[in-house]
Amino acid sequence: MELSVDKILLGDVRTAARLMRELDDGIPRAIELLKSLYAHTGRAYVLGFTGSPGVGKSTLVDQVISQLRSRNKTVGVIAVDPTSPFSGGALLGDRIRMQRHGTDDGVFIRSLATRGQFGGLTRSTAAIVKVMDALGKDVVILETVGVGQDEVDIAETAHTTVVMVAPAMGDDIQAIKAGILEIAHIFVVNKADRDGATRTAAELRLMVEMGRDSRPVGAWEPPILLTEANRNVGVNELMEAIEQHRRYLLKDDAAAWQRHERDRIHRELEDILKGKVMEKIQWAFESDTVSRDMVEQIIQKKIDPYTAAEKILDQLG
Ligand SMILES: Nc1nc2c(ncn2[C@@H]2O[C@H](COP(=O)(O)OP(=O)(O)OP(=O)(O)O)[C@@H](O)[C@H]2O)c(=O)[nH]1
Ligand SMILES: [Mg+2]
Repeated sequence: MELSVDKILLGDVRTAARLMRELDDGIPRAIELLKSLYAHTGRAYVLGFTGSPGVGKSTLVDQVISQLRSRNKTVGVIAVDPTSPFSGGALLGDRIRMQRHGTDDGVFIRSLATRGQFGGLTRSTAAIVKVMDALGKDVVILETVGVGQDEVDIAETAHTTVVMVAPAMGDDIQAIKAGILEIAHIFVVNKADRDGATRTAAELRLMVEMGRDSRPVGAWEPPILLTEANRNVGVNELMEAIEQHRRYLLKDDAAAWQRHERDRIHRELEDILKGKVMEKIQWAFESDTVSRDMVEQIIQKKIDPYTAAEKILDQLG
């Protein structure tokens, strides 16, 4: 099957799906195509949803998709779940929860469960965002489980990041403090039907207020919203908050937007570079560069592992 830039730009979903698979497999022609697509990217608005397992991310994303579709926006969804035992894609739960959009041409859902060959979860996600962007999706939604640094990195690539918590899930403020707190543009306390929701919201509010002094005047202050995703409660307010943040980025704080883009591209470049170096190291271990002979020499103390590593690095070029 031919993979062409034109087909993607015309919105051909089958070509896009094929390209994504080939990117997963690290097939060179897919990377080549991505290079040509790059100039056509940058249109899509990227929304991140992050939070603990089971907090209701997919359920809320499903409602957000409906809202976007009713406004005639096309949507791409990438559900990243590095903890999933499934590889290569179909996260059953996500597919089921977003099933009603499965037959809608305006919605493209893709699950990403593999870490890829060289640990490049951020890299593969960024690549897929680009494909969806070039495909013409107006909004790309990233669903990530907020656990590791990788997931925080992914969330940070979004223009607007929604951090979700739920009451009585061990999701007390202490637990979410580490890492994902700073990345939130909007806080959502989902499962507001459960006990403790208002207390959780109040704790979050207190925390946001405490951070006020360290924020520049006029800086964005994350709102705290209550939702019941499975009953579509609070979703309108969420859409409004997302829109407000988008307007803030585009109009009120253009410098913040540029900073965000620079940081994002900086991270992406670093990530791509790391991937390339890792490939070379892998190659060195699989080829003769790191020979059994070298290991033998280390055992015999003819060479130390530090010097050996330097030698190998030199040879990698
Ligand atoms: N009571 C209640 N249950 C909800 C609410 N929102 C979602 N759920 C339920 O919570 C469960 C988990 O929802 P998901 O949307 O799959 O959560 P998730 O965060 O995507 O989960 P992972 O992708 O596995 O991390 C499902 O059974 C939902 O029906 C809510 O507002 N109230
Ligand atoms: Mg989910």
